[in-house]
Amino acid sequence: MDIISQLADSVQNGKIKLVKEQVEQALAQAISPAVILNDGMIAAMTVVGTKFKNNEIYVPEMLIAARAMGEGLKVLEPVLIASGVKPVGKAVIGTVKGDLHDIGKNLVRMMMQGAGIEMHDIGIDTPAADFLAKAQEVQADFVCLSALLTTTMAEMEAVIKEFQQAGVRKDFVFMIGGAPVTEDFAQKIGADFYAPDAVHAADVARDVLH
Ligand code: B1M
Repeated sequence: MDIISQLADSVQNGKIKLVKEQVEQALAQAISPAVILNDGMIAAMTVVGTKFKNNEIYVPEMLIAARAMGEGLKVLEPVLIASGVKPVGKAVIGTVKGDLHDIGKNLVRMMMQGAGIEMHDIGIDTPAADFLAKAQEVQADFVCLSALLTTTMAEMEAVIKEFQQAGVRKDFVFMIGGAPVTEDFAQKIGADFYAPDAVHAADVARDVLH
């Protein structure tokens, strides 16, 4: 098996140590960082996403694979930047004000990162103004909002209103999700997309950007 196939296999199986070593080996073999990213890691996360959708694997396995991808990316990132490989898009992600849940949000961040998107995670309990400031600072394509409580869902609308009031709502694509969130709710508050889970969130981002 060539090194890229080995790397893809290690990402899928969440073998963090092997992933880091194999990224280094691939670089030592002068394989382009874009090939390592696209054919090794992103391809592996696409397989992971498909298996999750087909109920062949569950959240823990997906989380383990996403973590391995994240660690591999840390090795690859400086080389990617130096070689001028651009991310396919940028996103700001956070859990809304009043809400401390971040496991699902982190998974969404990792799966979107796995789709080649530069992710800016602004954490939990995030006020609307912070989403606006970060989205403008990094010139994000997406603003991604997570909420796990019925009491904090309303904050999602407050974030969208913050962008409306600043006159920049149309400059960003809003995606929302979290256990109590629904498609109907997304439409009601004027979000662009709802994703039920991290795999769908990455799919939405890929569809919008390609
Ligand atoms: Co909390 N909690 N919690 N909690 N907690 C829930 C959410 C709850 C359903 C439990 C219950 O009562 N059955 C309930 C909410 C009830 C409601 O509002 N309807 C609840 C409550 C009430 C509370 C407190 C109020 C409890 C208290 O103090 N009395 C309190 C609130 C604190 C606060 O936020 N202000 C609280 C606190 C906590 C802990 C801190 C202890 C801990 C969070 C730790 C952490 O996140 N670091 C916690 C946990 C762990 C849970 C449960 C058990 C698990 C949540 C989780 O991580 N799921 C949860 C019950 C449950 O869901 N079974 C519960 C796994 C994760 C992978 O799934 O987060 O749904 P999830 O993310 C999914 C999708 O939702 C989606 O993709 C993810 C991955 O596929 N998704 C997105 C999420 N964000 C997305 C964004 C997108 C797209 C998709 O686009 C941008």
